[in-house]
Amino acid sequence: MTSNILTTSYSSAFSKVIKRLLSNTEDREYAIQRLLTRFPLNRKAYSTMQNLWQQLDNSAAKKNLKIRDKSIFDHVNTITYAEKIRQESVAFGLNLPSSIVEEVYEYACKAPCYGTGRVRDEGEFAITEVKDGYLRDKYPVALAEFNNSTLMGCEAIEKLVQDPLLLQIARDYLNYWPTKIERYMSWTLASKLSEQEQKRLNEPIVYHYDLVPGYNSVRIYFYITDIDASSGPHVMIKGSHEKKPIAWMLAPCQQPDSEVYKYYGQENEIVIEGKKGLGFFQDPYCFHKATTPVTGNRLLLQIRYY
Ligand SMILES: O=C(O)CCC(=O)C(=O)O
Ligand SMILES: [Fe+2]
Repeated sequence: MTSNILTTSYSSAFSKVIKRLLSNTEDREYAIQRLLTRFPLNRKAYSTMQNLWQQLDNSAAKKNLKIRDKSIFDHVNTITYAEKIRQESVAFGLNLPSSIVEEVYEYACKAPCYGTGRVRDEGEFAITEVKDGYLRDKYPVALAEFNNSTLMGCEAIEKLVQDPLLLQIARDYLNYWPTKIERYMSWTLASKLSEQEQKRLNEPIVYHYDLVPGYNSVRIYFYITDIDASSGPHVMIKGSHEKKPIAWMLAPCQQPDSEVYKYYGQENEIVIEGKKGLGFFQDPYCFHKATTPVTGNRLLLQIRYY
């Protein structure tokens, strides 16, 4: 990115923030939240406050959660697991049984998803309608997403949302019982599009950290297709949720690879390859990105805790 482009994106991000701060209450609250949560100390302060609040009434804290009696995962020590995320932004070892992988995959082949860019106006479609990266032979699709309410119709995903072990890890990491849970799933399509076009249609392929609709957050990712180096591995920087240059905490959230490597060192990059079912928790404030598959479409499920 040239310094000119960088200056333009900083100033447009800055003017967006100012506009939101001066606008209606909902937008203003969201703008304040996005500003505050860029700083790890503010996220921790929020966690402490939520924790105190929930200690006053523990049953109220869990009342919005449906927690199943038994986890589908083998036991892990949730305190140690959460500590690992705190140190490295990520922790592994929670893999899905193949029956759940199959059920989620089948659901994703039939359920309605939506694209980005011009194809957004076409409304929802099934992924099987996309041939060679194009919907109806016309619109390029690089990323196809499922929204929370569509995913609520998948029993296997609901089992995960209610899983006691996953909820306990989210609780131990956030230091409070999640007050909101969001399901998210995406197809990233094997693509012959130019790099520029891919970045326009699939923004997560640029290194970024997420500003999420909450004051603190953690998420679990599950690979629903096998993912090796050529099928779109998720890539991230170890420990980057806690440590960023002040300029990057202010705006924008995206950075080119070269800048990320210069600051963190490429040796701290993790390229996550794994068989379908692989699961890992991550703090979304770390630098991470998707990559474009070459060999076949990749499917990724996320459960996001706030
Ligand atoms: O698809 C991926 O690997 C990353 C997606 C991502 O960055 C996100 O959902 O925030
Ligand atoms: Fe992201």
